Amino acid sequence: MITLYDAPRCPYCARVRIVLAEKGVEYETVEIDLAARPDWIYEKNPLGKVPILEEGAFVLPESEVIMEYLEERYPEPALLPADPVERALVRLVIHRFDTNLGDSYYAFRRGDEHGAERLAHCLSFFERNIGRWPDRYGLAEIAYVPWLIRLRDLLGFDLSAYPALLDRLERLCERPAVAAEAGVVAALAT
Ligand SMILES: N[C@@H](CCC(=O)N[C@@H](CS)C(=O)NCC(=O)O)C(=O)O
Repeated sequence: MITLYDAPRCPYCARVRIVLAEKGVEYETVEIDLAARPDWIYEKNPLGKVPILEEGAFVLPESEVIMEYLEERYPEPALLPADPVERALVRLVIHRFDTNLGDSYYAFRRGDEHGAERLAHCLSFFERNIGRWPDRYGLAEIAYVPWLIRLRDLLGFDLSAYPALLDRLERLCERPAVAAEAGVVAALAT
């Protein structure tokens, strides 16, 4: 049985929850209070962060790595394209994500001086480019959709200035695995 050390608020954990749901993998959850993390979490991940996936003696942190592991361990349904070039491009999007939209989201949420500006800059870039990315669902979409859901439903951020992004988000939320994640966020917002 897989155990996921998890936090409902965490968008990185959301990535893993969505992949597990898409693959129909059963798992159990140990919820970690991020404000009072237990000391033992550092034995599983020296950085003390979630998500962490555990399967017997095998312990794996880092959402990017966990998603790839799950993709290889449970190949169906495939969430990476078959073509090596396309796979590499998906990995590039995921790899770059944290240093653009991810970071600016947190800067905005913390109320940093230029947080709103940085976020708007990233969302505009996203808006201009999203039409050029393949309209195929997979790990790239799963990697970024948790932040879009949280912007819209937790931080009350108005995405109407980014119609292509909003349209993509709404279409992604039609998938049961993503809709379930939107439900997790809705419960946090109440
Ligand atoms: N690079 C990590 C980031 C995970 C992460 O930052 N998780 C946050 C919760 S959203 C956390 O555990 N924060 C606790 C901390 O920073 O000490 C991943 O992709 O899994």
